[in-house]
Amino acid sequence: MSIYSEISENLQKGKAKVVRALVEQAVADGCPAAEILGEGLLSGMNIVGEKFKKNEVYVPEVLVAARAMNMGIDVLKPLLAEDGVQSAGRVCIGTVQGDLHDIGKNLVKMMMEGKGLEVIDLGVDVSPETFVQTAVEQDCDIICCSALLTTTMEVMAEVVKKAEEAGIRDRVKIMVGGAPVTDAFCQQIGADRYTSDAASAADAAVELCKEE
Ligand code: B1M
Repeated sequence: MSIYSEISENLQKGKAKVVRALVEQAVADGCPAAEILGEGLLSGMNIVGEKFKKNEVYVPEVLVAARAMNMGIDVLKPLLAEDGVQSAGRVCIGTVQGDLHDIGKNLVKMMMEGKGLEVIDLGVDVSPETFVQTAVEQDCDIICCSALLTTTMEVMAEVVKKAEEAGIRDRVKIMVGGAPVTDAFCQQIGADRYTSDAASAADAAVELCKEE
């Protein structure tokens, strides 16, 4: 079995320390950082993402796999910067104002990082102004809003409005998601993309960044 397959398989099992040791070994063996990332870590995370979409694995498995991926990425981060690997795009993400649910938002963040996106995590209870200000200051391609409450999903409409008022709507996409959110709601408030799960959100974000 190649070292990349070993990294992928151990990542899928959530064996974080093994993944880190394998990544260190691959680096020591002279494997290019971008290849370790793509063929080892991301390949494993993509399989987990697909299984999660089909309900073949659940939140705990995704969280441990994501932790393993993050430990591997930590080893590679300085090398990736040296290798000049281009980021797939930059997004800011948060759970909207009044809402403290962050498990889904954290999964979306992890999946996006797994796809090579730079993710600025604004946390929970994020005001529309903070989303928009961050997008301007950090030159984000996408604003990602998560909401779990029917009472807080309305804040997403305010994010769209504030982005329009700030004059950034033509260059910053807005993605929405969370259990009560639907595609119809996304269209109604004038956001750009709704996705129902974290893996699809990451795929959609990469697509949107490529479109720009
Ligand atoms: Co709360 N809660 N909760 N809660 N909570 C729900 C959401 C609820 C449905 C439970 C219920 O009544 N059946 C209900 C909402 C009802 C409604 O509005 N329709 C509810 C309520 C009412 C409340 C409180 C008001 C309870 C109270 O205090 N009376 C309160 C509100 C606090 C607040 O936010 N201001 C509250 C509090 C809490 C806890 C703090 C205890 C805890 C949150 C802990 C935390 O997040 N750190 C909690 C939890 C855990 C839940 C349930 C049980 C689980 C939510 C969860 O994490 N799911 C939930 C019931 C349920 O869903 N079964 C419930 C797992 C997570 C992976 O899924 O977040 O949907 P989810 O994310 C998915 C997708 O939605 C999607 O990807 C993820 C993975 O595939 N996704 C995106 C999410 N964001 C996305 C963004 C995207 C794209 C996809 O693009 C940007």
